[in-house]
Formats: sequence, C-alpha cells, structure tokens
Amino acid sequence: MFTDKEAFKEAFVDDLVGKLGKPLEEASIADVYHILGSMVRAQTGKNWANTNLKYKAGREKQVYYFSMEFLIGRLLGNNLLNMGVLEMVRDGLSELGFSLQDVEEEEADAGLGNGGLGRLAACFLDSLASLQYAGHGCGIRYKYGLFEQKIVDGYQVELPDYWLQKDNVWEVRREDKSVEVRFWGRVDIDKVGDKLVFRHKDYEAVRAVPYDVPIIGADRRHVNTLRNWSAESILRPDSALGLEPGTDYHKFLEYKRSVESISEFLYPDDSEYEGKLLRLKQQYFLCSAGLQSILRTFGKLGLPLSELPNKVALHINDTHPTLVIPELMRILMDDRGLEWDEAWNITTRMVSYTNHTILSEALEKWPVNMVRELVPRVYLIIDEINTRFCAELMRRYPGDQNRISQMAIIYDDQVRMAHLAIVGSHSVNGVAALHTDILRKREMRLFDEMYPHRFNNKTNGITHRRWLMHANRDLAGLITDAIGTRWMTHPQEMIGLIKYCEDSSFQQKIAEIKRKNKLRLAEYIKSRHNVTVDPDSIFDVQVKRLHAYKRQLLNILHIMHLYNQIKASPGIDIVPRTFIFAAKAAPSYHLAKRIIKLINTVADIVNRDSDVNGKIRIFFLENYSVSLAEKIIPAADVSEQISTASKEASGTGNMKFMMNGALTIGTMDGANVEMNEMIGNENMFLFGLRAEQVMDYYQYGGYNARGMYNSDSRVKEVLDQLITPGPICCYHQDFEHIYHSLLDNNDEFFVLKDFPSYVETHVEIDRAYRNRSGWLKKSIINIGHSGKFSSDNTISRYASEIWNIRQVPL
Ligand code: 26V
Repeated sequence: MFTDKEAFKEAFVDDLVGKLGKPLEEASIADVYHILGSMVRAQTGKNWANTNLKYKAGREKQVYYFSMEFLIGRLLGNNLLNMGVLEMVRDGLSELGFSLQDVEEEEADAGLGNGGLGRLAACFLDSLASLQYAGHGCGIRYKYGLFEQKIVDGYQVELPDYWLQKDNVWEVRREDKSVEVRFWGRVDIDKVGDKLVFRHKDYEAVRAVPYDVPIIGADRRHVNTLRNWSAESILRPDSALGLEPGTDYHKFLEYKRSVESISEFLYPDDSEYEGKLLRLKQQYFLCSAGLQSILRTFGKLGLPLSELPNKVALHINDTHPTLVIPELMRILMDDRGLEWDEAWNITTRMVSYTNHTILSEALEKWPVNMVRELVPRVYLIIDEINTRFCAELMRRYPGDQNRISQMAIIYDDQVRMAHLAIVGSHSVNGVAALHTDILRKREMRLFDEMYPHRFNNKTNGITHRRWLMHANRDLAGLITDAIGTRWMTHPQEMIGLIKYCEDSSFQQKIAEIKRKNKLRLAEYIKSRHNVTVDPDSIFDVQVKRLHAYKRQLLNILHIMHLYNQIKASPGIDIVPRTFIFAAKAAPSYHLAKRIIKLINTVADIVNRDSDVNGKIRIFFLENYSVSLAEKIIPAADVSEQISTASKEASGTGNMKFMMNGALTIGTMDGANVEMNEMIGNENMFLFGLRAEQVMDYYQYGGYNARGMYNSDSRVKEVLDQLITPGPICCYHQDFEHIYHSLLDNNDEFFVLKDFPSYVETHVEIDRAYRNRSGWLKKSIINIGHSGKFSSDNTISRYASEIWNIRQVPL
C-alpha cells in the first residue's frame, strides 16, 4: 500500500471508509491520524516479526537498554521517514485535502522523560534499529508523562500530562508476556545439605504487563522493540494477600490502587535526589520485569546459562536501573540454582553502566531500611556484594579504612547506587571526553585506580534522522543537492559541505532556509503570544531544563544589561535580537521557578517598552517538549550552551543546534569541548572559566561574588534591579532570593564571575552577524562537522567497545 502514491491513496481511503464508516469528506484530522498511523503499524508488523525470527534463528547477541526514561516524542513523521515514504505520503494526503503536518500534530508527544538522559535513550533506539543492531529498550509505560507546563502570570504551573487519552496507535499490549514482580514480605533461610536456600514469603505480587512499541530502522525492514511495562493487580486465591474475590473488596481496591501507582507517573525531578519509596518501587519493577522477560527469550535458545554473556548485554542508563545487578544474581542463584561465583561472573560480564552526572545532589543513595523492607531478598544480595567488595578492598589496601569508607557500597545506612553499578558491571562510561576525565580523575578516582580498564568514554550523539532530516527538511534537501545522499547513512560525510563554505550561492541557500525556518517559528510565536517577531533579528535561543548550573540566569541578567544600555542610549547600534527561552523547572525547585518568573517579568517590560523599538525581544515559550524543540532548533541563529564549566556532563541540545546551522556561545563544558576541537575558536563563541578553574575554586576557595558586584558597575546595576522597587521588582520578593543566592551564597555557579566575558562575547556575536557571508561560512562549517555527533557514531562505539554485538543484515 506504500508502493506508490496512487496505491497509498486508494488504500488509505478504503481503510478510512471501511473502518470509520464515513466518507472522506467527513473525516477529521484525528481520524486521518488514526487511520494513517494504523496503516504504518500494520505495515510494520511483518518486518517486526521477521526481525525477531532472524535474531532467534541466528542466536544473535542482543542488547537491552534499561532506562527509566524514553523521551521519544511523536513517532508518525519519524516512522514515515525511516520507512522511506514520508514525501509520498505527504503528497498523497495533500491531494486528498489534508496536511501531513496537521496530522502529525494530532499525535500525543510521548513525554516519558525529563530531558537529556531520556532523549538520549530515544536517539539510541533509533540508531540501534537503523544500524541493524539487535538492541531493544526496556522502560516503564507511565500513565502520565512529564507534567504539562503553563505559564500563568509569569509563573510555572504544572498540569498532568495524560498522554494516553489520545489515541496511541504504536503500542501493542502483550498480555501473554506478563510476568510477576514481588515486593515486601520476608526471607526464610533454610539449610538443605550444605547449601543455604532462600525463600521469599508473604510478598505482595504485582503483575507487569508489557506494551511493545516497534522501533523502525532507517532501512524499514529492521524493527526492534521498546518494551514498556505497566503495573497491574493480580487477583488470585493463593496470592499472599489471601484475597478471594468479594471477600474483602475494600482491601482489594486498596491493593489495586497501590499497585497501579507504580507505573502511574514519571518523577519530574532531575535536579535533586529524594529517597521516595514509590520511585524505588518503579526501579525494581522495571528491573525485575525486564530481566524475567529477557531470560525467558534466552531460554528459548536452549543454551546453558554460562552462554548468557555471549547472547545478552544489559545496559543501565544512569544508576536508576542498578537493581538489575542484584536482581539478576537473585534469579541466577535462587531460581536457577547457580553458585555465587558463577552468578557473579555472568552478571558482571553482562552489565554495563553509563554515568550522566557528577552533580552530587543527583547521585542516588537509598536508605538501607527502605531497600531491606521493600525487596528483602535483593537487599541480602546487595549486602553480600558489599561484604565481598570490602573484603577485596582490605586485601588490596590493608589498613586503609578511609578508602573503604569512601568506596563501600553500603555506608552510613545508605546504599550508594553508583558504587553498586561500578562494582557490578564490566564497563563504566561517561558521556563526553571532559566528563569521563572528571569521573576518572576526581569523582570516581579510587574506582578508576582499582579497575583501570573499566572506565571509558562514549561521547553522546543525536539522531540526524529526527533532528535534521525530519526537523529541517529543506536543509537536508540542500545537503543532498550538494553532496549526494550518502551522508544520510554515513553522517560524517557531511564534512563534504566544507568545500562550499565560501560559495556565495550555497551560502545564499543556507540563509534562505534559515529565514524560512525563522518565519515558521515566528508564526508559532505569533499564535501563542500574539506578537510579530522580526525574522531578520538574531534568534538567540536557550532551551533545556531549568537548572542553576545551566545558568539561564546569566542569560537573563545579560539581557537586563542590554536593556539598561538601550534605555541609557536609545540610539545604540545593535543588531536586533530575539531571545527565546523554553524550560521546565522541577515542581519543587524553587530557585528555578523564580528564574522563570524573572525571565517572564523582564520579557513583559522589555517587549512593551517603546524605547526598545524592536531592538530586543524576549519570549518564554511554554511547555518545552520534543515536538517544540523540533520547531525551535532549526530556526536558531545562536545556541546558548552556557553551563558552569565541569557541570554539564555532555549536553545534546548543543549538537542539535550545531547540526541545524546555529553558532554556539558556550563554555568549555561537556561536548562543547569536542565541538571546539573540531571547528576551532573561529567558528564558535567561547567564554568563561574553564573546568579546572571552577574545580580549583571549589577545592581551594578564592572566589568572592560580592567583589564582582562591587567592582563591576554593570553587575551592580542588574543585581540592584532585582531588589530595588522599580519595574522589575514591583511587589513580590521572588527576586530577592535570586539576589541572595548570588551574593550571600557566594554564587555557587559563577554567574557573576563569567558575566563580563559573557557580555563581551555577545558583543562579538553582534559584530560577527553583521558580516553575513562570514557568519554563513561559520554556519556551514558547523553543519559540516556535526556528523560526528550523530548517535549512529556513538552507537557503533557502544556496540563494538562495550556490548560486543554485531550488525544483523536482514
Ligand atoms: C536525575 C534524577 C535524580 C533522582 C531523581 C530522578 C532523577 C531523574 C533524572 C535524573 C537525570 C540526571 C542526569 C541527566 O539527565 N544528565 C544529563 O544527561 C544527558 C545525557 O547524557 C547529558 O547530555 C547532560 O549533560 C546531563 O545533564
């Protein structure tokens, strides 16, 4: 039905009329989405089944990517693209009177992730399937994704994201693949012969039901699986609850509610770790259900358990799924009868771990009591892993008590998940060269010393299919016109664009595409804010989670300074700028929410001031999400990547902007460093402290924020505006806290310290933008080098250096 346009149209109309019983003329956009999506799903079925048969027949090694978050966004457009029928369907629908773009907007944006970590997992799935690897996702089917953000009176308000209310054509419920996950209860230990036997008693059983989502590779034939688990109640006379239907209905309802809460919502906090029981439950639920299902699949191969590490790799996305380690030990020993040493050997050879942050407040540590009560047998195993690990430390470093307390897995009545993940795996990777370096030399130094071969770097990547070919169709078309189609499967070949960087007709085409994308975004802004945006102004964009270390505050303080300059000399000659923000703050992160309020307050004042005369405008776009990112990023001229050096593990937004031709203003942090290595100082705008300097300040002191305030009149002026009654600080005290965080708490993230160089660098941007051809040249150089950041590249390295899996051609 997707062979050619006419066949597609005929099949589509047949399907629509047949299924909905109404004529085409009466079909709504939602109807069209439903029918088209179902057609794509149906087409995929055969390839999906074939892919799995092929894996099984070849006994291929498979990797399972365990992640509490998969921020996949919408699938329709991406699936059509990977199936190679996007243009044909677009044309066909248009001839039937529908716009594909409208139809795509009909799909719920699956927001099952907080930010970078979840989006990375989604990009990885796309690359795994597109490179023909046997690699699957293992996640949770949250009923509510990340909250929907509204801005009311400048403040963030959170609404539930009930994404499943919309028709979801992609998932398939696989009742027959359900497994049971057990919580609470106690462990009876018996001695049988000279063997200890552990029996989990009086547990509460939960049914885990998988919902499978096909992940369609770019060759269309290769279809992997994202298996998301949903928690449901079990009603069974022999269950530990002792419930007979009808005997204690009230008790049952209570149990049902508590079970269903496990997969009810995604925790929206990516900033500060909180030891919440429900979150631990989610983690164990994911690990146990995922492992049971993987072992069932392995079982069908009829191989001995010793073959497991040759057939299965388990990857854990940050420490959130670390319980995979003790849970696998439990299954291998208690259910399959292996001895400790053999089980440990198998487990550690199977598991690998990615660290995504060095922020100590985000490192997971669970209270021992909570773990012991919720998963008693798993706790015993963690305890044993710790005991053996500490014994090993004592052998290697006799008498070094200090080292043991620093490295132990259980310490101070807490389970340190990162330590468990390092000890229980064969590979630990950071997500950019600088980040890995900091892990090895500082945060995890003692572990690196003990296991020097375990640590490695895998710089993050993004899928160029979604972020370039789909989000910026015109640019993708221009690249193909210039260098042919090979870059689509070999993104590093985009480097071939460099030879056009000074070609004025090519530059002109780049400029036209950017302008068109800016106009499109301007229309969107107009629809939301009812304000006309000047497409010839510089679109200067910072979109990402709101976090103190990401320093949206530095950005808005600089804008306040620009405003002050304009007020002082209204004739000032600057290139008009449109500053665009989008960011969600964790609901309990008060400082972050105040920064949102500040941005909106400044926006209100500046946008309404006639003295400004369009020189600067500020927009805070609400509800940042994957689909909003797809609208914003292709329209950006300037990409703000301004985290305090050493704090942003990698960043992936930086890569998306680069690939879409924006120039970066950034610190030497995360993957910006590698970007700089490739394109040099001429093609990006660097400023601020280096990571070493920041870490030295933390270690040895010597920074005085108040000194900055007293010595730099620009800093003083903007900070005073936060607390002195005037247009910005009119009645609320929201900004007093910001002021104090900078001055009384000595500016933990060096906002004031980096302010002067940030201001100067923005002046440089203004200057550089006036040289149109110079700017476009830089833009082309950025695009040309961005192929290195395709997640295809990243995934090839994970595959060969960590997972040891091969491509499986179909
Ligand atoms: C942390 C926590 C803390 C405990 C409560 C729940 C929760 C949920 C998510 C997170 C995520 C923190 C780590 C994270 O997202 N790191 C980001 O990972 C990106 C992909 O590697 C990377 O590009 C960003 O620089 C890094 O901040």
